[in-house]
Amino acid sequence: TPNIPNDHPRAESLHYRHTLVDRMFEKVVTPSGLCAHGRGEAFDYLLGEQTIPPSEKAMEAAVAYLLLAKHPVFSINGNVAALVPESIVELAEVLEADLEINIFYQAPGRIEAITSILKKAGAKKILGLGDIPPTSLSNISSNRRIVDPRGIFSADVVLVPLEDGDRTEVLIENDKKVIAIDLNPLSRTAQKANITIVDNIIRCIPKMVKIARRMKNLESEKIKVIVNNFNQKKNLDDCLEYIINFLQNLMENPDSK
Ligand code: PTJ
Repeated sequence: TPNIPNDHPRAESLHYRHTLVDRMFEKVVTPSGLCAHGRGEAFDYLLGEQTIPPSEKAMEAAVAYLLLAKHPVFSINGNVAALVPESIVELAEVLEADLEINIFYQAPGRIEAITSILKKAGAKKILGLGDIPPTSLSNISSNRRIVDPRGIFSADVVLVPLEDGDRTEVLIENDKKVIAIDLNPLSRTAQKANITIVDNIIRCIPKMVKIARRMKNLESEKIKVIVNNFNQKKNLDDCLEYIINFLQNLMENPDSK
């Protein structure tokens, strides 16, 4: 890993970029994961690389859904395991959710590499390891159809950070509520999910941990109100509106960049 000077204006972004490259050589991240991250970073510029108010609202709704769920499951791919191993494990613990490794690009050694990083981050229970015969979700041909019968297959709410569109659609067809985290509000996943959080997972998961700790002790009636007040279409429109205003402001005040 090259030495990144702390005063480099893009130090944090470079740090995560090199983390992903390192994890790719360890097989945690698939080579396409680097392209996916680059696409995400481009969209992050349009938000000013910060968590925007509608996304904070979507996080609260997502936590509310997960708190009310009978069987919440987080789908873990290579990028998630590389970027936020500790906080995703912590979030699962606070929300009593299961972690299931579910990767698109299967390659020898990847499941083991992701398992090892999650265990190091404190995960006690990990599903999707192929230790019992897997089940298939219907209507999908990719590798992601193969799920753990104890996990995604029997879940009612599934958190899918950084997903592809096909999978989100299929989970919804299989009667699951899907919460997506995606920096691109126009992606098929973002458009199809029940709740979309338009934010960088690097900022989002630690924030969700705080929100979950705060909301965990609320009465279920109050949590239901948060769920009922959330409007996915309006929230996505609010994200687009934020981006439009942000860019407009940059045009009018170029020094605020
Ligand atoms: O580990 P695997 O084999 O399961 O593969 C994982 C990737 C991410 C390669 C796979 O799921 C994939 O190809 O995903 P896509 O279709 O490229 O979609 C990834 C989406 O995540 C894109 O819409 C990106 O904008 C978004 N994204 C990328 N990095 C981040 C992000 N969203 C939030 N935070 C990020 N850091």
